[in-house]
Amino acid sequence: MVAVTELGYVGLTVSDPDAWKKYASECIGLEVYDENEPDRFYLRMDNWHHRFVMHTGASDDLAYMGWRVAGEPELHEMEALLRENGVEYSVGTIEENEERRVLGHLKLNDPAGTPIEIFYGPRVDLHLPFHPGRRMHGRFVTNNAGLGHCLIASTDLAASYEFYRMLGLSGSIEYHLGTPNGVIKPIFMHCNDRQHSIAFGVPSDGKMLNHMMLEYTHLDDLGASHDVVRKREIPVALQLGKHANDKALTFYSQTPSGWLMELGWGGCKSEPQQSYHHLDVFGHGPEATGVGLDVEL
Ligand code: MBD
Ligand code: FE
Repeated sequence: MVAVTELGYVGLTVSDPDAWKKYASECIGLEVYDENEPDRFYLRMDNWHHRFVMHTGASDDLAYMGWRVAGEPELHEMEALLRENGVEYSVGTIEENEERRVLGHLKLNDPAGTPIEIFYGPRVDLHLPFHPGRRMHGRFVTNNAGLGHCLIASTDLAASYEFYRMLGLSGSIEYHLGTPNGVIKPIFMHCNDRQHSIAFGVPSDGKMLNHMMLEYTHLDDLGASHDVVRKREIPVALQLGKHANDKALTFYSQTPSGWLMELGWGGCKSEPQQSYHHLDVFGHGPEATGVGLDVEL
């Protein structure tokens, strides 16, 4: 069975590109990469041409998620699978493939209306080694684990679960969590070593994107980011803590777009069997409320 292999890239729409350039480089360590296109710039985190396309626009939300398959035959298999399941899609044109720096891709929507692209053959620029936006002790965890994870909105948990299962992801409910409005049961799914590449089931405030998670190879880089975020008094939704599911040490703070960035270190590999939790290992104490993650972890 064909399956996606990683969350390869994301497109984000941002209303304040200058704030984002500063934030991405100084608070996170990402490389700002500009090809002088008037409506967008890129963020790099490894040797790929880009991992983020930052489109100028009003929505301050996710524009699309790019899910990778191995190659052209797998993209054709994915097309057949989408047709079998009655999912509408379009095939990227030569111009659209060039725009994304991929050899081929399909465009479709998930059941909540979130734009999805399935692609193969990203442009990898080995002549342009990753140049972090600030001093770093290590690097970002990517390789076969993809760029990180997204927690996105779902309007129908069962429909979202079936859709991402169709794309080849596995997972389950991994928490029963208290919120001001009752217990929620979010679902976490993986397609490679990263414990989860996507999650859904946290109430949405209207945006498709609740948070993105990026992972450092070195604890000291997480600490440095935490220092910068604290020094700039950026709202922190959940303080440093260790998740019960992926075991990552993380904290959540607000991006210039309003949705949250979860920066982390030390995540464990995905497991074939499922389990669920009520609370995290330690920490993740709530701080800033009303910024999208009022949960008891
Ligand atoms: C996560 O990455 C996360 O965002 C939440 C809410 C719970 C466990 C792992
Ligand atoms: Fe997360």
